[in-house]
Amino acid sequence: MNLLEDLEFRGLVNQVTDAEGLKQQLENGQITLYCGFDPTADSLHIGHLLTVLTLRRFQLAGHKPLALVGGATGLIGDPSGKKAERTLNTTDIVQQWSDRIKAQLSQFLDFEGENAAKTVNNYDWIGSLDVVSFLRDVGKNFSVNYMLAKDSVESRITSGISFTEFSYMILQSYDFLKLYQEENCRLQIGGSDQWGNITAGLELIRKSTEETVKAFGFTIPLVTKSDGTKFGKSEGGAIWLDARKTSPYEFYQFLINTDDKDVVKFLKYFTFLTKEEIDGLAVEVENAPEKRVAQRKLAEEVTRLVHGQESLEQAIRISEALFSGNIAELSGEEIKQGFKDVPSFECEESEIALLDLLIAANISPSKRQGREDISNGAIYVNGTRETDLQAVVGDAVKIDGEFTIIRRGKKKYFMIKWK
Ligand code: 383
Repeated sequence: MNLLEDLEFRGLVNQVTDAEGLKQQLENGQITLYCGFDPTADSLHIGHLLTVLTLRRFQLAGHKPLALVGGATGLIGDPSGKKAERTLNTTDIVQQWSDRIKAQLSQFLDFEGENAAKTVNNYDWIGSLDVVSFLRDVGKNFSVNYMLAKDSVESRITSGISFTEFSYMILQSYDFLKLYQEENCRLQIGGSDQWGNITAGLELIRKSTEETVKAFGFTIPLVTKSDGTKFGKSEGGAIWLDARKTSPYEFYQFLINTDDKDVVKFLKYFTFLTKEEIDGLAVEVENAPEKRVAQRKLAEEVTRLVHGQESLEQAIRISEALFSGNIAELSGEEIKQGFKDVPSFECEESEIALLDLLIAANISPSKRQGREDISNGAIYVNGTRETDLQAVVGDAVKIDGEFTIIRRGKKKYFMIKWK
């Protein structure tokens, strides 16, 4: 399979400006392509991952990817796909976030070899652009009528859009022109929300250059789920690529919980498994969905890609321990990840009677119930059943001296934090 066939197989082709022309261009040899990412947060999220991985697919096929960080455009705010005007972030914040995003992007691309990737920041050319040059040299190529007809603007006419956000597409277009001229960049890729901005850029290239050499636009689909809910959100909010914001365990869990109806699609989108491997997993989903082999593979592949082998192994260990109840073998760090969302109680004492703890930490609703819970065998300390009413919880059950996990019944976990 060549690159385009592979992208087709994966369902990654949404719209292409000139499919036949692009095919030829790609067959003629190495091209340079780019995709932009605005620093609108301190981390990329799983929604960005699909485009980053698509850049990587182009690179693996021998092409040269440019990952653009929108140090300038991030100061403006892309109206594409946004229902309302954004609030501006300070230049300091955008600068900090740019550095973070750049580092994250770098993790997925190869910076060596003859098709070495490169990161660029559009602040480097937009930041110094003066207003007269901007209006004369760039703005003159855009008709307001053309701009008004773009989805990103049209959809905001009634609710309102500032001149700032209205102008956004001109900046992104200018980037494409710059990269076309200076890096010989022939292709811009992005999510389907970027179609308007990408085609505006092609318009600008067409108007500003005499050459007949062609440039192309390519969009990948928005990730959708079969149940209609938004992809990439958990109860805790977005699924971030930064381990400090979404732990590798949470990331792994998010993926392993993928619906049977979505898992094959996501394997195609987010992994580099071959068609044969994915077809094999699709058969597993058909024949033995309860084994969740495909989900496990998806979670493994993508967690490894984003967080590395070691964090993947930790995530698996935490998941297994939580499933079997054998949590005593986890490290303090793993406990922290695995039990981030369970109720916790800070114990002032260095040891405490189990029965008192059940009441103090609100694990059992009353002393009577607490006694019953213990005698009935419903209480587990670090995964071990405790039926002794006189039991004391202290040093012997402190994981890394910091935590003890109490379980009541099958699934209700509580974390005790020791002072
Ligand atoms: C800025 C300058 C350029 C080219 C692109 C940009 C950014 C672009 C944008 N992209 C989104 C973002 O930054 O706003 N105007 O969050 C997202 N992308 C990619 C993909 C996606 C888009 O970074 O669909 C999801 O991830 O295109 O929403 O010269």
